[in-house]
Amino acid sequence: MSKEYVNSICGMCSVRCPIQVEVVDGKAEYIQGNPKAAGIMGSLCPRGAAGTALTYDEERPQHPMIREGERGEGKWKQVSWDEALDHVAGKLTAIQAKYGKESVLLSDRGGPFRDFYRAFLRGIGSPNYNNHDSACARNVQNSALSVFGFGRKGVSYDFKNAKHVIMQQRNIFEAINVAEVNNLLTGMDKGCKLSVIDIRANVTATKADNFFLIRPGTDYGFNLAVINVIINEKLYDKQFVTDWMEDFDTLKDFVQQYTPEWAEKETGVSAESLRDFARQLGEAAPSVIWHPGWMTARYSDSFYMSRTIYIINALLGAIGAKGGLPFMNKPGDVGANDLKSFMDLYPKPEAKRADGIGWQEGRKHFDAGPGLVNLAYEAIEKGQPYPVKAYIAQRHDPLMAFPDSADVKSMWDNIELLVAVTFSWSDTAWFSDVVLPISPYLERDDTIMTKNGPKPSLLVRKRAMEPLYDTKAIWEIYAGLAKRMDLDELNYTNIEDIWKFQLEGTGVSIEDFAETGMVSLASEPLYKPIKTGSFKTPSGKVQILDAKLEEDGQPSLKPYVSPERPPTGKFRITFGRCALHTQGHTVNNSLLHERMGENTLWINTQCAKDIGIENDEYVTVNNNGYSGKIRAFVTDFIHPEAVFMIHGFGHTLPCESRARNKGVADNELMPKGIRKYDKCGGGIAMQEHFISVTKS
Ligand SMILES: Nc1nc2c(c(=O)[nH]1)N[C@H]1C(S)=C(S)[C@@H](COP(=O)(O)OP(=O)(O)OC[C@H]3O[C@@H](n4cnc5c(=O)[nH]c(N)nc54)[C@H](O)[C@@H]3O)O[C@H]1N2
Ligand SMILES: Nc1nc2c(c(=O)[nH]1)N[C@H]1C(S)=C(S)[C@@H](COP(=O)(O)OP(=O)(O)OC[C@H]3O[C@@H](n4cnc5c(=O)[nH]c(N)nc54)[C@H](O)[C@@H]3O)O[C@H]1N2
Ligand code: SF4
Ligand SMILES: [Mo]
Repeated sequence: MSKEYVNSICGMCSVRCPIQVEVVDGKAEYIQGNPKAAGIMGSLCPRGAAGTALTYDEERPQHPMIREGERGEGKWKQVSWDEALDHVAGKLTAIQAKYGKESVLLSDRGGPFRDFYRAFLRGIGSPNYNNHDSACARNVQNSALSVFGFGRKGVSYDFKNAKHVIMQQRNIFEAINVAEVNNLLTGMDKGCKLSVIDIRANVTATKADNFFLIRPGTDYGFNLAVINVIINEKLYDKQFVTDWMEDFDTLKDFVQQYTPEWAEKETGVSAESLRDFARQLGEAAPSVIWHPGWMTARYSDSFYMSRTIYIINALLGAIGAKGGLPFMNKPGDVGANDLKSFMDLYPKPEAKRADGIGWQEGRKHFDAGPGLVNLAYEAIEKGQPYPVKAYIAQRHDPLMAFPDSADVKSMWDNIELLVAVTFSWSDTAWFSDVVLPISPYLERDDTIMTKNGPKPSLLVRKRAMEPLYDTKAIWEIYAGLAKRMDLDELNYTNIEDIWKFQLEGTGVSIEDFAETGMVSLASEPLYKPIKTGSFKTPSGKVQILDAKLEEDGQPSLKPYVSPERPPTGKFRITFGRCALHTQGHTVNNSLLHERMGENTLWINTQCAKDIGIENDEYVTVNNNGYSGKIRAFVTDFIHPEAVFMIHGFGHTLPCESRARNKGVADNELMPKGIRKYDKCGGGIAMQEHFISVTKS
């Protein structure tokens, strides 16, 4: 028996924790967190531990496939990689020749492994790169830009040293980032307080010092009242405000109407407890972290909710503070060189973006990077500003990640080539024309990634075992396409040469990763002091008034609008994550399925009684023609206006025997929801739908 340990990077969610894989006779048998990684200390979340079940899953795509029947019919021709790549490269070339280079769209799930295939997209001359984020954190990103001039990752969270952490619409103990969870628990051991503002008592709430059960969709109002108290009771950091904040008086005037008594009527949280809460924040300042939220594609004012959170953090002096939100360090900040980029090999394509970001009226204030993919779909549908005819969904399942799959499909009618690059089946892969199956992360090498943070580092994912099926690494697929489309610069045949290219000029070699899988670029964590240039706004300060936003016709300080109450007999649909699954792509994982095979519907006890529903009984949820059966979880600990379910269930694909017909797909209960996006933050407003619940 041979046994070895391979250091790698988890691929079960987008957090990418460093891991150590135990490999016995060439087979990955057991995974634990990398014991050498700060914040991880050997620990993993349940999904990370279930990575072996993904690898050994026979129900994942095992070889390249080209569609034979109608889209979504499930008739496939198994082909060789040569045939598949010839087919895709040939079609891309023909489509570009007919409709222009910009007629190709690629969307992905973001993250640190994009450089190589984004270089491919640039190389073939298309500006149309998008990611998933209008269904996730775009509102947070754009609000950080609006207040600080840098994006949401321009600050980190110093949980270990915090004195008060606030989680609003953010369920840190179930929507997991292992290092963050460990760091927060360490901070709480040292006396850090935790406050949770949520529409239900999630696991994080069960560990909180303060829990505010808020009326769904009223968070912006709550936060305006907190600002009111912080300012009127002078709980803010005077020095910070004097030195680093613009337009303080305008903010002060604006929030006068939003008193705690006013907020009580809107949010259901008593004026007294809101005041007490604000005073607790004043006491803990500046070592406060009010998390700006993550999955904030929920309401038309989620952008403003995140914006007020950033403003509160600034008022408390927490930006740049120890125990608060320190400025993020990149390699350059600690005197090191970052990885060399493949994207720099090609000029930025000249054509304007199909989603209109950065140039169309009303869309100039948005962050251009990954744009807004929902608007790219609109371009496909209308053929405006130009035809988009080829679409590569790279690690992206838009048919589950966006509301109303039938509507999204209809937006794609004009697409002549739809390619899914994926390691598991998904609604999108099933609907596509070509499936290019990736080797799951235990079976593949990836490009080296940079991890910014107090101590920036480089990490590498190395395969722990050979692929079981006819699947490839991501770089191999795009190198194969590059070869066929005359992009010689990307025509690599082994990963070692790719690593060598990336590491050029860093002073690091691939051998340096041998022992731990990581290379730290600094010996000590660096707290960058706040200084001129810290904020990237025109004034160099935290800005309350955002000229760019206003030029696009949107207010900087938007008057609060009370969210609609559900019509009689209906509930606002709300959703979120659980510790046992990642989005929609683990519900067919045998180990995780065994632990949680279906989702449940959280419903308030009194409401359940009114409809005659018992705990654990199956009920029917319905909206606009889509209906499904789901088990009721009857509880006092959810707001009566809302029902809640875990996202990612309700699969229907015949190739997924475990997940099929189990639970309900929240996304199908939001008719034409993709068309309802936030003109300020760019996020989809997914929780502005009401559904009915009846006895089955
Ligand atoms: N209604 C509703 N919609 C939602 C949400 C919700 O709660 N409710 N959540 C939203 C959120 S927060 C997000 S982030 C999105 C997530 O939705 P997506 O961005 O689509 O992400 P995933 O479901 O994680 O992965 C998409 C596909 O990529 C494949 N995949 C995973 N890892 C890899 C990899 O390393 N390489 C390749 N090539 N493929 C991979 C998976 O098999 C899966 O089929 O959905 C959003 N949409
Ligand atoms: N285990 C696990 N961890 C994950 C993921 C996963 O799929 N599984 N996905 C990762 C990704 S892509 C993301 S984006 C993050 C998401 O991380 P989070 O945003 O923290 O996760 P969610 O569960 O979507 O939502 C957080 C909370 O918002 C609450 N909520 C809903 N509506 C309202 C409201 O109107 N007001 C308030 N105050 N609260 C409300 C929900 O009840 C839920 O408890 O998690 C990441 N981590
Ligand atoms: S949080 Fe869990 S699933 Fe995500 S990368 Fe870390 S161990 Fe893997
Ligand atoms: Mo997300």
